[in-house]
Amino acid sequence: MADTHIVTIERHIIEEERRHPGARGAFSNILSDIALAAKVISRQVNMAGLVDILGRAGHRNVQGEAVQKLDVFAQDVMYRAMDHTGHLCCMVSEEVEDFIPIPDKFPAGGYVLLFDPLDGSSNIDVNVSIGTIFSILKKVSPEERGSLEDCLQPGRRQLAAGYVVYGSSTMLVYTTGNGVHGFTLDPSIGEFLLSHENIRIPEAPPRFYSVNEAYEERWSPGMRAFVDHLKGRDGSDGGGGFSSRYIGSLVADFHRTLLRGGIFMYPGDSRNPEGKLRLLYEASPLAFIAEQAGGRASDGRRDILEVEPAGLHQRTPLFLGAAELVTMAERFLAEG
Ligand code: AHM
Ligand code: MG
Repeated sequence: MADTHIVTIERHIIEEERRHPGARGAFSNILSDIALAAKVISRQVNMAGLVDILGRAGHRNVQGEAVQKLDVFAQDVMYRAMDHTGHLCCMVSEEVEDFIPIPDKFPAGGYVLLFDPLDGSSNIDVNVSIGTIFSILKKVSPEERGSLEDCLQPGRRQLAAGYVVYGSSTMLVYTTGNGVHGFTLDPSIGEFLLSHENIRIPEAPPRFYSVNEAYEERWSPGMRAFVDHLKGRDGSDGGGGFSSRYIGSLVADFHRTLLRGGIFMYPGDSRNPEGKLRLLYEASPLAFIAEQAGGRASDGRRDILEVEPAGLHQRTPLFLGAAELVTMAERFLAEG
C-alpha cells in the first residue's frame, strides 16, 4: 500500500476546529452542511445534459417531479441544508433580494452565511465549469434572527470562505484563516477527500492574465496601459511573457488562478464603473482565499477585504491573484 492517508473533509474540519480552543462545533457543522449541499448540487449539475431528455424547467420529469432551473435548485438546496440547524441567524444569497432570516419555527444561532448558489449559470448549457461560493461571518447585532448590520461586515471579518467548482471533477476549496485546502469529490463513495493541502498561488511563470478584452474600448487609460504592459507592448521592464485565459465563469477562472498563478480581472469601465461582480458573496470570499494562499485581491485602489459594504448586492471591480501582479495593477490604475 502507498504510504498515504485518506483525509475526508469532515475529519479535516474537526482537526481545524481543535486549533481553536473554545470552539463548540457549530462552526464546523456549518462547513459540513455546506459540503453536503455541494454534493447534492454536484449530482444535479452532472445531470444537466439530460435535462432535454428528462424534461425542461417548468415541466415535470419522468419521475413526475417538477424540474427546476439549476440555479433555483442550488438556492433551494443551500437554504434547506441550513435553515433548521440552529447555527445561523440569517443568510444572504445572490438569488434573493433581502437577507433571509431563519424562520421562527427553527432555533437561530450565532453565524451568518452568505453565498452565490450557482455562479456562471449561463455556462451550464455548454458544459463549462460553474461554482458555488460561500462566506461565513459571526453575528454582531443583538437581533436574534439577524440584521443588515450582521450581513454588511467587511471581508476582513470572515471566519471562513470557500467555493465548490463543478468541473472535470467536483472540488471544494476552503479556508478558516489557516491556509487554503482543496478536496476532490470521490463520487463512488460520496466523500470529499483532501487532494490539495495548503495551496499557494505560484509566482513563477508561465503566467496568465484573465480578463474580458472585448470591453477594452470602455477601459480607463490605466487599465489599458496595464494590459499592454502584460503583453510586452510598452517595452518596459517586467512586461511580456504572459498568456491569456478567460473562461467567463468566475469560480473556474479563480480556481485556475489559484493553482496556476497569474491575475484575474473584472475592472470597472465607462459603462459599469463598479464592474459586474458582487462584493459580499463573490469578491470577498475569493479575496480571503487568495490572501491565505499568499496572493491579494484589490478593487484597484484598496484591499477588497477592507471595503465596508453598503448594500447586500453591491458590485465591485476585482483584481485577484498573485500579490505582485495585483499590486502592479493598482500602480497602473493610479496613473489614470
Ligand atoms: P452571473 O451572475 O450572471 O452568472 O454572472 C457572473 C459571471 C461570472 O462567473 C464571470 O466572472 C462573469 O459573469 C463574466 O462576465 P462577462 O461575460 O461580462 O465577462
Ligand atoms: Mg454570481
